[in-house]
Amino acid sequence: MDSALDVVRAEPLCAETPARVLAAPITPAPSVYVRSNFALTPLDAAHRIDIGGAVHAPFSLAMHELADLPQRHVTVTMECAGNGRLGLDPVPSGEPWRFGAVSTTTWSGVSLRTLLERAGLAPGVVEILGVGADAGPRDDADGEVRFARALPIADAMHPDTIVATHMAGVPLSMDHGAPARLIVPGWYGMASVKWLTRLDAITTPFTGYFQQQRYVYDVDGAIEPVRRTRVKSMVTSPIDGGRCARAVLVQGWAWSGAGAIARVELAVNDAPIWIDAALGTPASAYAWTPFEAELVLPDAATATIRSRATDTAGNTQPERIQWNRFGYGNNGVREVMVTVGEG
Ligand SMILES: Nc1nc2c(c(=O)[nH]1)N[C@H]1C(S)=C(S)[C@@H](COP(=O)(O)O)O[C@H]1N2
Ligand SMILES: [Mo]
Repeated sequence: MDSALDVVRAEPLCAETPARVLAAPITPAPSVYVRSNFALTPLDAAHRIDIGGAVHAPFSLAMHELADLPQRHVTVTMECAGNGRLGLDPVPSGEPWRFGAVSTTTWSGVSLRTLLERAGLAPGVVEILGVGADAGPRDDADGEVRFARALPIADAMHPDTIVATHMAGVPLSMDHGAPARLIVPGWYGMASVKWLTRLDAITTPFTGYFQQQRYVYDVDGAIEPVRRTRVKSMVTSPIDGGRCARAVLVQGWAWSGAGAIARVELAVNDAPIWIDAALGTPASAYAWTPFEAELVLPDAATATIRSRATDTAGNTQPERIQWNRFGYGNNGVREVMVTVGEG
């Protein structure tokens, strides 16, 4: 039997959505990719989230209280910043993700804003720090490092940034952050802190490990935190390494954290001829946009198909990204290779 995930590392679990499953508009729940930095014992039913820092009325929230607040549902394409790392040359250190650390599913919970308004933000708050229950040693840090990541206040206050308790209509699994996690639409996955244990309003930008040492673009020592998802596209049919007829309907997905998808172009082999694909309707403003085009491949044994997306903010996928030390944000144009002819 095919397994629901392609495991990259077993403990803590890091696993990709298999290529054949990436064609689905909504990723089946068992195949939603998983990225965990540290092992963690499951949190119990008595788990609470403490909301504090620079607020007027700090409070501690029980999980059943979340269920009583107005519920919000967001369908989101979430991608790990390390997705496509193996496509870089030389391959940077880090989890060896191919192209499946991206999935689309529906998350449900309470707007983070609702909780922050209840606490009452003090003047001068610049970021909201989400703190996970997971921690562990790292080679390049002293002592225990806890998973924590800060979000600019404007993004934290957006009504679609939620403290999620459900994925695909059922309570979160352990791997996806039970009992509650952040979901930040439009941002690479690291912003969506799992196993949420604290939310702190802070008045100076956070400089913790996962803000300044990891999930950063490090180009020759210049550090820039990884933020919104870069514009990207992926051909899902024909499948990479598969076989297809010369006349083929090419289909795939395009997404961007900077806006909607404005255009997807396809090219065959190395020909500098780009053909516009037709765009379909995404499941939500935060979900990937379908594209398709009928191509006739050259009369040869194999062909490559490349896709290039442009978003409404005017960003286009580059041929190649500027290499960065940890290999994040690889949205360079990718090619899939196919064997041509009915086998
Ligand atoms: N507490 C905690 N939150 C976390 C992580 C983590 O290791 N610990 N990994 C982050 C990263 S890098 C990604 S890509 C997403 C993955 O979420 P998923 O495992 O539900 O797909 O969770 C983010 N939230
Ligand atoms: Mo990630």
